[in-house]
Amino acid sequence: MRTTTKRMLPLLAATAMLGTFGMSGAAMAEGPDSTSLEANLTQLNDSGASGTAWVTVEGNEVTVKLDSTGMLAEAPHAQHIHIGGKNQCPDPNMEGTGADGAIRTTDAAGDYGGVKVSLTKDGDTSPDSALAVERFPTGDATYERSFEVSDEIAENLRNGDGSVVLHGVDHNGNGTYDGEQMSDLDESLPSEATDPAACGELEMSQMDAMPEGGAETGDGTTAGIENSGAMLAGGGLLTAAAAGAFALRRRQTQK
Ligand SMILES: [Cu+2]
Repeated sequence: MRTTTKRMLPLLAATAMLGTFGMSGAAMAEGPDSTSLEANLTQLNDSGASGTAWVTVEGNEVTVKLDSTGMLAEAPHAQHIHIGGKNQCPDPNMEGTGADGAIRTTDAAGDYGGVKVSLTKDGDTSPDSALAVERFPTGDATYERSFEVSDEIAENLRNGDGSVVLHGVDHNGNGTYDGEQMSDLDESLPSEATDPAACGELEMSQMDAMPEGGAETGDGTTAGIENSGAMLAGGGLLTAAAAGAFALRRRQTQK
């Protein structure tokens, strides 16, 4: 048993080093290597809401700008980056579990996944703040904020995975969140407060790559080279690890 553990160690070390490699690759990626994404938000639940979100990712720093119109005035609107599922917005005509077939947030989880970033105005941006009502914009959003995300989320975004979702729909048009149907996210809230109002899939923005040198394909090419470099380095490390394990085994055999 102890021998097995020892033999595993070099491999684990190599894996850890690979992780470091990946990170330093991203950390070096300043300026020219930032990824720009854009989402065109369109209505769900016949909310009449729409908007645009611009997202840039540089290392672990994410900057989000968001404009929306048609949102219920003077009411808070939770807004998130969802990642997972098919990383797409649901068909606006999908039949949901809400009143009169309204799409509730979890109905479309298979499309846009779960909340990964809460686009709050201040404080925490994790899924813990998904319903931090007092820290979201009220009415139409003019939102801008930079914050840090995990390696995993940064990677997802760099791959163009994610959707921006705005919540809060006044289904009955009486100017406030109410109704007997309660939220699928928090049963103390009316479903109107959390139902998705608009959704947009993040797509790589073509506009942003242009200003610096006009190399539209520059980002993709560089990323490709970096990846293969990391893979080569990884291969070398793994080989070294295998050699280490072999040496260790030999030493033990010789004793
Ligand atoms: Cu959401």
